[in-house]
Formats: sequence, structure tokens, C-alpha cells
Amino acid sequence: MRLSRYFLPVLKENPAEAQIVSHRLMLRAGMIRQQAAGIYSWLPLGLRVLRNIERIVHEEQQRAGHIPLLMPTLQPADLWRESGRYDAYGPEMLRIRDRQDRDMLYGPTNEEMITDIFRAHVTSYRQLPLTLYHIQWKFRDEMRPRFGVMRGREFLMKDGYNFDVDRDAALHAYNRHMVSYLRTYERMGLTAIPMRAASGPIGGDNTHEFLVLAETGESEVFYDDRVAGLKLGAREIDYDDRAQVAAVCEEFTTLYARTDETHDEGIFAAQVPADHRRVARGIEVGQIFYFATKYSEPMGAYVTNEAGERVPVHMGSHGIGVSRLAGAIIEASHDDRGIIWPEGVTPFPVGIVNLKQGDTATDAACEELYAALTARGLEPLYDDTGERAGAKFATMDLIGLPWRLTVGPRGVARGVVELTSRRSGESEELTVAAAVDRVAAVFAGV
Ligand code: 5CA
Repeated sequence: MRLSRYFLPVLKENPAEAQIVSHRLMLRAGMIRQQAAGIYSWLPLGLRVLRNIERIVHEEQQRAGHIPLLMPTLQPADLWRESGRYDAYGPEMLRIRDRQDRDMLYGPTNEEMITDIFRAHVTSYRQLPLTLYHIQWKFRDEMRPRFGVMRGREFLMKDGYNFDVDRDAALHAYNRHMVSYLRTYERMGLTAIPMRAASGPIGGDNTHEFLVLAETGESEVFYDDRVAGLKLGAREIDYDDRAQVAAVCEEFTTLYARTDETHDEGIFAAQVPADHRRVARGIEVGQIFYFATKYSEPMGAYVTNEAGERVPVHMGSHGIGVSRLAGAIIEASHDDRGIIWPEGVTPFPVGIVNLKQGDTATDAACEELYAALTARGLEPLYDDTGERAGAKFATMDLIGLPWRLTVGPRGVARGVVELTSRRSGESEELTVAAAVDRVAAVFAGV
């Protein structure tokens, strides 16, 4: 992409309405625009990040054996009357009436609708296990939408639903989600700690939230600091292997880690040595629930089990805050000059800064880099505008591409360009071919 033809409305000034750094940087980098309280347009740069987050979520869900579908944003109220949640949900639910006077709602979550799909098509334990998920916009009329996309009213969520014949199978689905979530967040450059939580309007006793530690987080968290050092890394997971998956969950949930809703000062003091106790703040980027037959029983989602009996299916639901993650990643990865994107989600892998636009040799070197990177599937953002070098660097730093190639007449005369890491600030001079190879190598594992 050539910057001269792109739409990147960066702001020079700090927007007054933004209280936290991710919100400020998303506005300044031209990623989002607020259209109403808690409702945002995703401008081109922001959309590229959002799509990358979605792609990672899809890949890790499908690796775990979960199946994508797509349900609508608008739902008939009658489905929610069946579960009893139409009245229970309260003012967070946006209720709508259509021209036929039918009660509708903008979905805050989809337990009822997925249960309806299930009961229409599945009748036997032989069709199980089944986990269906989608990535779809939700609406919750939050009392205090704030912090940009972190607490929106309209927001993008991955929500997945498992259907299993009994409790053990459903707990395996719960564990599978936990492990796939750990890998999802790690691929986004995040450490997200599973913490025992409370279930709220979704229901059930078994629930964990995934928290990214950040001073600006809305949740107060209590944990053993050794839990923050655990990494899933590149280990092979067989998602059908109940024992292996359960062992990983145990590894990540044995050390004390709880949100304020479930925190117990006595257990905290007894279990965690004083020098490992931490009280901090975190951003909730996901939550998993096991709620047994809470929806299947009232809604009639039954299957025949091996013994030939009709039993209500055991279910859980599992959410990832897809749009919130864009903000959470920035909270975890920025400096005073701007965003620092992890390679997995960056809107462009690399930026090209032309220090002397219009100089024949420099322009030619930029074009050569542009073509070679594009041919390798590494679409660069090429700043081919007539801006001063200082302004070009400031924009690149603000929008946070992890790598920058700087091309100027003096380097070109010596046959080199400069490759700079946004994170470390370190630079090296390379030929065009070597620079392309280096960038390709960095992204090969992403
Ligand atoms: N049905 C379940 C799981 S599928 C559910 O709705 N879970 S939830 O309420 O915990 O939401 C899942 C995730 O969506 C949360 O962990 C959070 O990351 C994100 N989320 C929730 N509310 C908002 C909001 N107002 N703005 C942005 N993200 C949100």
C-alpha cells in the first residue's frame, strides 16, 4: 500500500476524550472513529488489525476442532422467553420492535439461538461432541461505555458453544477452550492469565476469565506472580487427548489467580508466599463457562445417550473479546512515541520510508523493495509522500509497524537500506535482497 493513496487520518494532537493510552493511540493512529457512545467505525488501519485478530482466533479454534458458523445480530425475543432471560437480562439488552410489532433484540450473546439450531438438527450422542462458534457483533447497552473499544456498546466477540453428552465430555470441551485461548493470546504477543471468576448472567459455577495485566484494566486481580511466567509456547497439543489437555489446564490454574469477585483473602495468604503475592489490575479478554443443562433443559435440547435414554445436553459457552483485544494489545505494547504491534497482528509487516521522494535512485530502490516484499506476501506500507523525514518517522512510530526500512540517497549510493526494529530501536544496513530475506524470516513463523 502506498501512503499517498491510502486513508490514514492520523491526528497530531492528543484527543481530549481519551483517558487511557490505547484509546488515545487508536484515535491518533487513525484506527477508529466514534459514531455514538461506545459505537465505532473501524477505519482502514484499524480494520487490518481487527481482521488479523479474527484470523488468529479462527485458526486456533479450528485447530481445536471447533466449527465456524454465523448467526445474525438481531434475534427474536421469543427464544429468550424460553430460557427466561428476556426478562432477567435487564437494561443492557437493546430491545427493538419490528414493523409487524414483533419483539426483537440485538444479541448480547447467543446461548439461546445456538441451542435452537442444535435442537433442530441433533438428536443422538453419535453426533457429539460438537462445538460451534462465530465471530459476530454484539450489543450491550453498557451503563458506562468507556476507554474506546475496551468497553464498547457494540463490540465484536468470538462466542463458541459446546454440546456434549455428559459432564466429563463437557469439561473436556471447557479445557480445550482454555488451552486454545492460551495459544490464541500468546500468538498476539499477550500474556493472559486464566483466573477463577464469577459467571454473572451467563450462569454456571465453572468459569475462568482471561486477564491481561495492565494498570488501566477494569478488574482488580489477585495472583501468585509465578503464574504470569507460564508459557504454552510451541508445544504440540492433541486436542482429543483428554489427559494431556487437562494437564495443561492444571499447570495454568493451580497457582492462585482470582478476580475480585472470587478472591478469598484467607486462601490467598495461606497458599501464596508473601513475596509472590500480587494485587494488580487486568483487562478481561475472554471468559469460558460450563453451565451444564441451564439452557438445554428449558429449551428442549435433548439427545439419546448410549443407553437409549433421552438426556439434556451439557453445554458451555466461551467468549473472546475480539475488538477489545485491539485495545488490550496496545495497552500491553506501546511507548511514548506510539504503538508497537506484535508481528502476529500488525496491520502491515513493514513500513518503507523514502527520505528523498523524487530522487530517481532512491525512488527506484523503494520500488524494488516494494515489489520484492509484495511478491513474498509481505505487503509493506510505503510512505511515498512529500513529507519531511522527521514527520514520516513520527507517523511510522505512531502507527507502530514492527519493522521500518529507511531508504535514502547516501545508502542507495552504497547499495544499502536500513532496517530498524520498532521495539528495540536497533538498525542495520542491508542490501535490498538481504533486507527482504530478513523481514521474510521474521514473519515466517507468524
Ligand atoms: N456467552 C458468553 C461467552 S461466549 C459471554 O458472553 N461471555 S462474556 O460476557 O464474558 O463476554 C466475552 C468477552 O467479550 C469478554 O471476556 C470481553 O473480553 C468481551 N466483552 C464483553 N463486554 C464487552 C464490551 N462492552 N466491550 C468490549 N468487549 C466486551
